[in-house]
Amino acid sequence: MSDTVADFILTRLKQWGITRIYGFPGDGISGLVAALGRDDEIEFVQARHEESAAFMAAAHAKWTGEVGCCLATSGPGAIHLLNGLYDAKLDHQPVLAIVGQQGRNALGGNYQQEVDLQSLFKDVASEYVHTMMAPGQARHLIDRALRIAQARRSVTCVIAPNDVQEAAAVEAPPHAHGTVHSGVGYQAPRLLPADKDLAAAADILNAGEKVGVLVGAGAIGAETQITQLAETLGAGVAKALLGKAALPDDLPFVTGSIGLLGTQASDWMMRECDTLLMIGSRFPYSEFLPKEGQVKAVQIDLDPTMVSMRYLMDVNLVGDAADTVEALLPRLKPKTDRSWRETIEKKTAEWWEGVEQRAKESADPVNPERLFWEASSRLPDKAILSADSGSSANWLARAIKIRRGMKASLSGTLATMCPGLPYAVAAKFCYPDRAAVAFVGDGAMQMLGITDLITVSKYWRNWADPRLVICVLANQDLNQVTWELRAMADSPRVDKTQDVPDIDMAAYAELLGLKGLRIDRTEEIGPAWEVAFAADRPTVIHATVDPDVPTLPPHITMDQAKSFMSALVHGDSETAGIVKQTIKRVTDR
Ligand SMILES: Cc1ncc(C[n+]2csc(CCOP(=O)(O)OP(=O)(O)O)c2C)c(N)n1
Repeated sequence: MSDTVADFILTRLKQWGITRIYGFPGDGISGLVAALGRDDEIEFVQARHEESAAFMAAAHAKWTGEVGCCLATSGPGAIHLLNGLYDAKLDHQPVLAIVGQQGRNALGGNYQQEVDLQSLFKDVASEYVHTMMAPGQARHLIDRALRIAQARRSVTCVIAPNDVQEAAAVEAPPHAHGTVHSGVGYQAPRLLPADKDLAAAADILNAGEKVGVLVGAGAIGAETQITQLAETLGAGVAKALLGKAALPDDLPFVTGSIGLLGTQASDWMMRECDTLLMIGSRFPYSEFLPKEGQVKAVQIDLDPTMVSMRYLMDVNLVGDAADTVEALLPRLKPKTDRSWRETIEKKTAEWWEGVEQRAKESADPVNPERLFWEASSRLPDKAILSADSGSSANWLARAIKIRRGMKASLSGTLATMCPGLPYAVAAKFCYPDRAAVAFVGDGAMQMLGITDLITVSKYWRNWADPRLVICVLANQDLNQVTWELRAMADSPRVDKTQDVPDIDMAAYAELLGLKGLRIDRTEEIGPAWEVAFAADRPTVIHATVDPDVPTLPPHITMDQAKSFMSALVHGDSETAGIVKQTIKRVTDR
């Protein structure tokens, strides 16, 4: 028997398989906090900021496929959750937020910390947000919020007034009119397209001579089937950023990332293919896909509302990626002419040679591409990688060769700053025996990362493998945006908005009892990675990287080039360094 509604909520969460909650307390959620104190099964991860707790819940869902659960108090705590919850929403991750609220008697009284949470969460939790106005609602609100989060791959929210949390539990409502009787459990359906649609898709793929495949997060778990499909069709496979770990980069036909952060091999493939197959991706930038009408196209996606949205598809297959590709395979005819495939492999090999060459170019003082390139070959097996939104996302996308068994993610759609470190912390809680690496800019580090490092210092001793490496790209610049200003806004660097203070993150790490390393010279890169991956505790690497190394898109449009040149003409404080670095990189294109 549960004593209070809060005790009952925890019991119900456990019945649903929730074993960990990321959050931060406050008196609006005290009933649940007290219940957590009486419970010794649910792990509570105290993030230093509710935004980080929500990022952790989003990452929990991304890394494990389970529902991520976060908790915050009424008013300010609930408000702090929002950015992390939007990250989950936009990347379609199942996350449940449980937030406190003032007591029922106070609501509507302009009471302290009274915020209209129902309205506040209406958008982020658009699939399901409800306020628990009576103890008898607890069961079905939790059941429905967890079921809908999974079925709709969405954020859901339960708002619990603090007096309801502390009221006596009602485990089963009376058998009477006006009551709701819900149950536990969600079984994902097996989603397969109709035979006629599979046949139509196979016809297109068989007729194509130059098939290009694009995979995204929805293709994770379908590696075997997609590899077989690519072999049969002699196709190349490009990866959207969230699908970075869907296929390993050592497969010779995997052309790597696509888009602004993409590779030339992927870019070339999309411009030259005559048939496109998109699997589990909602990659937004259509300018990196074939031109309208250039190709015949097939899309596979779980969600029927999300197909034919980025390219006008000839056939839409609504289904799970692995099962749908499996169903397609017997209908596909092996392509005997392998010339397309050979060219793709050649372009891909050239790309990786180019990465090595560019990584080895000198910079002032350290070339960021080198930092990632040196990390790549040293990454422990099954490492879990995250990057922040900033230049680190570019280098992760381009210079890291993902191996089989690794995981990698970031804030794909919201592209918010600050998830890099919380994602890695969540990885350590979900897989304490695997190494995790977070690549984070100094701007993001100073925005929220410094508080997340305190969370690391609080918990790392609980992890079986204590290796968590936080690599800070210390360029003293909000670098990604600086490059966007130059390339797209026709503006030189604006020093007063872009400067980031020089704070020694290695020294800060040491202050927290973590390992701190600095990379100020190229020769220090390799040894620093070796030390970090052999360390007996989490390590912060403060890498002084050159902000003038351009993260140029795979093909530069005339507009971008004009904008870029005009930015330099208008007096960019970094002109000399940029010209030097850009020439080095553009000449090899
Ligand atoms: C919360 C938030 N604020 C602002 C931005 C816009 N933005 C995107 S990348 C970036 C620069 C990040 O700088 P830093 O963390 O130092 O990384 P760098 O690009 O320098 O490697 C900014 C300001 C954003 N995406 N999210």
